[in-house]
Amino acid sequence: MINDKINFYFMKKSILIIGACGQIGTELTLKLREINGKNSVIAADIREGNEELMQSGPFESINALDYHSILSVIEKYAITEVYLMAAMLSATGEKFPDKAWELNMNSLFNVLNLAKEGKIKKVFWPSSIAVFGPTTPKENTPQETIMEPSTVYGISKQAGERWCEYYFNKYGVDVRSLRYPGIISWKTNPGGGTTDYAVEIYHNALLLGKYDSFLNKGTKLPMMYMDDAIDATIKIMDAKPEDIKIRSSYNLAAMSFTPEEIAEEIRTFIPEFEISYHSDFRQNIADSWPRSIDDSRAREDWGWKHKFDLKKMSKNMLNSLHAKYEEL
Ligand code: AKB
Repeated sequence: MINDKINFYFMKKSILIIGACGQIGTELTLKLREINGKNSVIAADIREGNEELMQSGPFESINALDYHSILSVIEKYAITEVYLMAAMLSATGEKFPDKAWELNMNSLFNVLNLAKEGKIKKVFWPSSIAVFGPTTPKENTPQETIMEPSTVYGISKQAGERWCEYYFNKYGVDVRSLRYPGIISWKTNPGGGTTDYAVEIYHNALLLGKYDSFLNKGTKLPMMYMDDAIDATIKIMDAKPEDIKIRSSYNLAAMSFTPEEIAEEIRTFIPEFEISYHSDFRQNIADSWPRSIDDSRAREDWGWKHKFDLKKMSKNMLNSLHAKYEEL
């Protein structure tokens, strides 16, 4: 028994990523495999991912709602850390509120309980700027402030944050979390978010030279390039436990912009690019969220620093997407 425990604590890091085929999961898996070796990082999802991900290392089919299938993969690979990236995002969540609540909450309970039972040592769980709502201060939103989210997704993330802190305080579960802003990337498309326009716009700029935005002019939202999001995620997981002073979730920021500002930046590369505006139900969601975020606690506690601003990100996005479309 004692020997089992000693082995467990000195065991080599072995990582399971649930939701590995999604927008963030794909790039997180690839990066963690680069750092830790492909056989130490197990990708899991309900469906298979893109070719690059599927060929980069082991894959297991897992439903995040099925505790026993997660447990059997944990036992099969002697997993020590779980990154739970499966979730239903804000826009899809409004169409399927019951399913969003079920997926977002029960998958978290499965993983938190596995940690509580001592089956894994560390958990990463993403929260979001969606935890904030219409009554939250909009500019430079502080870490601790009024939180009255108006979407099912936001409510589930806020409840999840409370549960993470509870499991840490009550059971000593080493759970770490970030409130992601909108994440912009070119390898895998986002699915069902309100900030997805900021990815679509680059694809349409290259393919069509124009974009019809589902968010209005003036809708400023906090955003981040994927490379920074992956960096932050790995950094908070590598930080010493005593440096993680917030066990609900950390505010995280890089840049904020409006649809017209991103269009202006794209025009420096594609001068004929045009943008039009026809907002839909996602406008209400965007209007309920902060315009900018104060992430000084993440910077002070575990040394978070972003690298990409709108200019650098746009150059990278357009070059990478251009090369990807050339290959097809
Ligand atoms: C969404 O738009 O739902 C997500 C998020 C901000 O969490 N990208």
